[in-house]
Amino acid sequence: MPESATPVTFPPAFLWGAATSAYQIEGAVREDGRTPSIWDTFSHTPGRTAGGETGDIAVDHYHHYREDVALMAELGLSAYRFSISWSRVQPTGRGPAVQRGLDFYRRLVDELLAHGIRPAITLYHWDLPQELEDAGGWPERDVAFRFAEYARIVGEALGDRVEQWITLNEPWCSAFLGYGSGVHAPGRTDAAASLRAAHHLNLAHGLGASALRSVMPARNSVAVSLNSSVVRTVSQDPADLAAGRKIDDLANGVFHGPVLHGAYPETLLAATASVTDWSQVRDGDLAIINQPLDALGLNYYTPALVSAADEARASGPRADGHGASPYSPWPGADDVAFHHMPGERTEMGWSIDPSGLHDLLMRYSREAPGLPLYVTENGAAYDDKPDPDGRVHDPERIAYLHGHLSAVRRALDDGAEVRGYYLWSLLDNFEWAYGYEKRFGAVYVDYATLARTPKSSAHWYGRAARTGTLPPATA
Ligand code: PNW
Repeated sequence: MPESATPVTFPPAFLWGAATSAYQIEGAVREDGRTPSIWDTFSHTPGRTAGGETGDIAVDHYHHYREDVALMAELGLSAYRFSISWSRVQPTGRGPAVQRGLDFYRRLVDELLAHGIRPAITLYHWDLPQELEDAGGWPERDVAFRFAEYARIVGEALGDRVEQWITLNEPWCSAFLGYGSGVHAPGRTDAAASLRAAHHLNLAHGLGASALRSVMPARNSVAVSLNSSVVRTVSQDPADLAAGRKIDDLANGVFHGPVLHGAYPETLLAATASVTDWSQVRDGDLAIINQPLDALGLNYYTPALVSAADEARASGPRADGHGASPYSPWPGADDVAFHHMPGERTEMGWSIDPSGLHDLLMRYSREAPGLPLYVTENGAAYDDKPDPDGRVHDPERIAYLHGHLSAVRRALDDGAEVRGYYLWSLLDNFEWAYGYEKRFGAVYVDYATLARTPKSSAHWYGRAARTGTLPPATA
């Protein structure tokens, strides 16, 4: 059936957004009182990022934000998700706010509102103030309380004008790539510490959500964005199903267990007993973490395919898409193998499977009935290059977006309360350990001149946003 036969149309109130994060786009790392975060330290440490690249300049959004907001407005986007650099607001991670740092975000929010674009703020997108890491980082309980203080400061400053709040972005990456496999900042490789970090991130979410609510109008929405994985198994063999259960607990249950249900899964506690005694969980913590949420953010790129460990693991390269560390980001799961899926992949090596996004949305409709869901990130990296005429054609990204937005539409049809979609990312940017080589943007950035050029996918997505209907993937 030709795809044009059935127009894929979304509800009028559906939010069509794009997402970014502070360290990946802002640059201006030493301006207006900002101090280093763990990502400044990490990216300036030889051997940690591709080509030694850093976010020192990134796409200089700090100075180009007006142009970037104008671009979003021209495209017709209705929402923009960005994150706040903690060390711009609290350079030591503690104490009073630096107003010059907050002023940047006040200007940005004003600019968005003036263009009719709804801001969504992520408080923490991985850039912990270095001083807090020096005091032990996320494996230390105190950091959760520091986060609550920071949340209160930002909530007080912007809560009157920003309705959508996200405490943490992908705490899985912070805990397990940051402290387990070490491919993300701060680059530590300590399985027990990674599980302490996970709990303290959960606690930070709970304390931060309370702090936000105590200073903001009740109409505002507080959420967390999880990179929940869709975990598939190579067979229905009991050993493979057990492997799938383990990875599902370590990817998803470790966060949604306490956040949505007030408890860590028993199977997670059992599977990680040789790594940690879970004494990091103190009386009362689970009640703090298990706050009623106003919405849940889900970031989706690709599913995981696992089996019980076999020769595939011994001989093959890592297939979990999490970089080239000899240390695993999956504590207690040495008996699990990750497999590549057949079919097409993006430039990240991540398989393209829109059905995973549908399944993820349906799964969380069951985990949290009635809770509004947002796709807070979805997108693809491709090796985009301008044509001689200066235009950038990225039909693969259009196909990716068409496939995944169609999957969102199917989830809506199946009863999921999906309220919006944020494309990752608005702009090409600093892709963490991969540096600038992986381009996720709908807008191309020439890193030599910082000139911005909307790719054909940006025009395609803008048309979808303006009309509420997906243009054909071939547009
Ligand atoms: C997410 N993994 O990161 C982040 O929220 C973004 O900042 C990032 O640019 C985007 O996805 C694309 O990578 C991830 O190893 C980083 O599975 C790594 C993984 C997943 C997500």
